[in-house]
Amino acid sequence: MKNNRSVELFKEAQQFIPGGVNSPVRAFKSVGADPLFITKAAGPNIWDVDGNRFIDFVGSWGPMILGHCHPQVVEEVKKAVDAGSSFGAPTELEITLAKMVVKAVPSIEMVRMVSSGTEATMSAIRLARGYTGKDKILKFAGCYHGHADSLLVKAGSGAATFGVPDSPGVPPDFAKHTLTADFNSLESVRTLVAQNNGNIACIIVEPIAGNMGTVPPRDGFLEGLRSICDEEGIILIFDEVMTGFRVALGGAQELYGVTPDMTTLGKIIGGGLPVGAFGGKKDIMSLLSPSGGVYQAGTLSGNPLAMTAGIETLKLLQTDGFYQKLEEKSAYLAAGIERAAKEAGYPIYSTRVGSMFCAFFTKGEVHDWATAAACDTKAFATYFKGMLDEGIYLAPSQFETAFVSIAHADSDLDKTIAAAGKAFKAL
Ligand code: HOZ
Repeated sequence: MKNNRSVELFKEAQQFIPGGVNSPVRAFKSVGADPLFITKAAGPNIWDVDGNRFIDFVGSWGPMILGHCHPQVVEEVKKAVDAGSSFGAPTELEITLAKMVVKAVPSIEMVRMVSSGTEATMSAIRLARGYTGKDKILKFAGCYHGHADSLLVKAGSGAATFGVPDSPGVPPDFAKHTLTADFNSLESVRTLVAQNNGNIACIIVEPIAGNMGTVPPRDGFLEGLRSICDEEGIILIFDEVMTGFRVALGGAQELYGVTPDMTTLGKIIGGGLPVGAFGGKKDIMSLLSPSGGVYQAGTLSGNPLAMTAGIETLKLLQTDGFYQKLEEKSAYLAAGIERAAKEAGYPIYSTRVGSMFCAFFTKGEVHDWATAAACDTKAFATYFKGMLDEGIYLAPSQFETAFVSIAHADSDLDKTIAAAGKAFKAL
């Protein structure tokens, strides 16, 4: 694969942008390659500056559930930009999207829009602390909730990929309020709750972990968290930045039938533009400024272009049979990759919930960070490069999720399975 122009651009970028990228995992560093610079995308494909075309399973790290450049979204965003790109004042679009979110997501009675998932989780935690008057929060090792100080403790995604799950620059005085349990272990939660009796404001969890690869919750795990929170007066926050509108219209809480007190959203809600959101019960959300005293604000919050992209995307998700079709495509692909590994005699542990899936390079099962971290990341890197050579664009880390979009055609899925077969055989 020719990538001369990407290599040149990466050299130039490194002189002006730390590490050459504006978000760490994009750098391809952990797979020992140079990142590709992208020029355009359409449907299931992206193209780089050297003219290579790829079948894309990153989907901008989750938002592009419709595939790239859906004509309806593009058309409405073009109209919106003609009417003005930012006002810093309320618009009717914000009410429209808020109503759609309240209708779709079981736990959300009121919602506040922000511009990223990080802002959503950071603000939700502030609100949970303001509501309960308690300081401590409990998260899970390998779960990633953005890069706010108190959440960069045993964090997943890029933090795990680059070996800085506890980032320098986070004062120990901040981190000491963050407790870390093991994903899928209610026992580890109960122990920490008992040790910090009456001092925990919230438990925040990715109901399907997607930032240590894809790790589904074990039966009863989410229900158990709900019971513990009810018994102890702790706010339960589902971080559905990745899973919201992805595994079902109402997210993982709809899929598993467990309703948290608060929910954070991002990615799909912005239809490819920068949007995050957090919402929950009215009595909690009403504490937010200006109706209450917990402060949170943003110049571009509720931006009209971003609201438009979100509204159109959510409309399209509600067309007949959308999630069923996506499920069928995803099941076919994940099963095909698993079969390809088996035929090549290469052991992987395959996980999938809806259109989120992961091939873990391990002989064992993966249920938490310790078992995910045991994967052979060198073999993953070789596989990643093999796939790229075959025109398949995956996230450049073992500890990320692959996303299927509705735009992936059967022929794209077959091509991907064939490429996987070749890549596994070469290991
Ligand atoms: N937090 C994203 C991965 N889980 C990375 C986003 C990006 O690099 O664009």
